[in-house]
Amino acid sequence: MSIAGVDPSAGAGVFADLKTFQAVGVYGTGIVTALTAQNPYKFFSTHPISPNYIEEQIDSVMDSYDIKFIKTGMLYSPEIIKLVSKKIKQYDLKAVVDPVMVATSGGDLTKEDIAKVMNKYLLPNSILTTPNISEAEKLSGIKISNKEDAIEASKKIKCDSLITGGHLDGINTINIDGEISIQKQELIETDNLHGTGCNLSAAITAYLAKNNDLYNSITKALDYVYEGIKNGNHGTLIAKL
Ligand code: PXL
Repeated sequence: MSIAGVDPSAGAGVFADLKTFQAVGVYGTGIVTALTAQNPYKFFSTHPISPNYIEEQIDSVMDSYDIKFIKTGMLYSPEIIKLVSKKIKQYDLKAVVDPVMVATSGGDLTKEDIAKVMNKYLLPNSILTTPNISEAEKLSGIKISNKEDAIEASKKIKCDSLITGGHLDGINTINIDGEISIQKQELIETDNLHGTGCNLSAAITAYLAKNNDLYNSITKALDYVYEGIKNGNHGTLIAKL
């Protein structure tokens, strides 16, 4: 299940997540936290959904599907973050949190500074978070300029993490139970990066649902997104299973 915003251009958000779930061979469901008006280059506006109605969507899907893994994307407000944390506990869900705050195109995906609220309510109840460098700085309070900083930041983050290296020479920092591994990827020259974070966390979640362990789910998802960026078609690939 994806709990995220709708990007009508479908490179990011719930629509992209569902395409990635499909590519990895997993049936996906999608809970909408907010509608947005945007395309890959320009963000126009946000129309949030009320927490009560988000809860109703979650309950109605859970009523007939036995869901174990979820990913979260745009959660927009402290109220929505608290609601999602409550539902994770209520349904005993394993959650991968993409702590999105700002869209690649520069649009605000959150009402206010939500790092504190995520640290307090969401991350302690989640199995993984996938911040980029600037999100990891906000979650950890550590300025990240190199690999050592990223490792330090990962130790401060309130659950296992993959700090993505698109803005750090392709150095991805994985911290699972305090064990660090570095996955370096070649950087690709492109302006077609809209939604890569969404597709990455969705692919990790889908690989988990297919019984891969956390580490293998992360490395397979990194390969999936890399191929998508290289070919300009993330979300439309058929993933390696
Ligand atoms: O990639 C972050 C993100 C998440 N969710 C929605 C988005 C974006 C980026 O544009 O639009 C709905």
